[in-house]
Amino acid sequence: MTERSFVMVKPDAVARGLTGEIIGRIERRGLAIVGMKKAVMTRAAAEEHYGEHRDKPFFGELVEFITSGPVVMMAVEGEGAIGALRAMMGATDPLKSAPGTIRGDFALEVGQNVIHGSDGPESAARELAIHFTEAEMSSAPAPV
Ligand code: DAT
Ligand code: MG
Repeated sequence: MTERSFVMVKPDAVARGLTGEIIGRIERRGLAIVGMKKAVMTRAAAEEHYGEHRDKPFFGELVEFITSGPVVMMAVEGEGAIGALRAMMGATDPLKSAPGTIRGDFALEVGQNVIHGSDGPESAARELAIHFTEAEMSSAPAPV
């Protein structure tokens, strides 16, 4: 089934110059980037994005981190895209991520784990709606 996921290169990875490496892996897998932008996320968007973690002890530092610098946000489409991307990302804790995964190759700390990807179809729809308009995700040419 064709799915769409929300993927984000986090501030640590953007600062380390890993954006191209991560985008390259996504493209080489055969997934299509149907929307993309680089921006510093607003605090409001960050708190909404990570709303499910609002009561966790790490919520404050998570919001601080994700708004600490530019991120690269993508709408990524393809067959089984959500699960494929989660597998490519590796486990949340990079020390438990298998080598060959993005986190397993590029991260060591859970608080700075390089990449975000939606964990299911409902989160994907919710997260895409926070960060993109429908028009920003269109692969059709812009209307004249
Ligand atoms: P994932 O990003 O793999 O979907 P998650 O949704 O459980 O993981 O958590 C969101 C982010 O919050 C995660 O990428 C990094 C941070 N995080 C999770 N658990 C943490 C912890 N125990 N300490 C610090 N940060 C944590
Ligand atoms: Mg998550």
